[in-house]
Amino acid sequence: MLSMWSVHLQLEDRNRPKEATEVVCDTLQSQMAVVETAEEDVYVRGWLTQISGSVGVDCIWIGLTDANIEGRWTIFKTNQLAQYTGWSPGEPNGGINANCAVLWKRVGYMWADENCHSHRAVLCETPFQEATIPVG
Ligand SMILES: [Ca+2]
Ligand SMILES: [Ca+2]
Repeated sequence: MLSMWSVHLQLEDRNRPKEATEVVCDTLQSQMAVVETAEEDVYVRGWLTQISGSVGVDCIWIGLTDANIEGRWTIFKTNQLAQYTGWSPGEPNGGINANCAVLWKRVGYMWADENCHSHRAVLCETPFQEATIPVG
């Protein structure tokens, strides 16, 4: 769903396990961000790199999981297989102990798999509505 034209992104930087960050996004009337194309990936990574000084977090949850079938990464909300992935070289490498995906600052916000109980920030996306001005 993520598109530079159709959403604005909200970075909630309180560190929480993934289950709790879903609630954060729900509260913001948004959902955990899903990066669906290379263009979106480049856009999000560029945006995070720009603001990384003010963000101050190393890993940011996105809405992707392989908790149901190891190695099969699906979009958390819809359970659909991810058509695009932006893993950092060597990732995912955590097997059954790492079933959630983050954007990892150390590798320019490419993706890594992480233990879902780790405390991380979360990237929420809000579907664009006509009355809303996208800010990110
Ligand atoms: Ca896994
Ligand atoms: Ca990993």
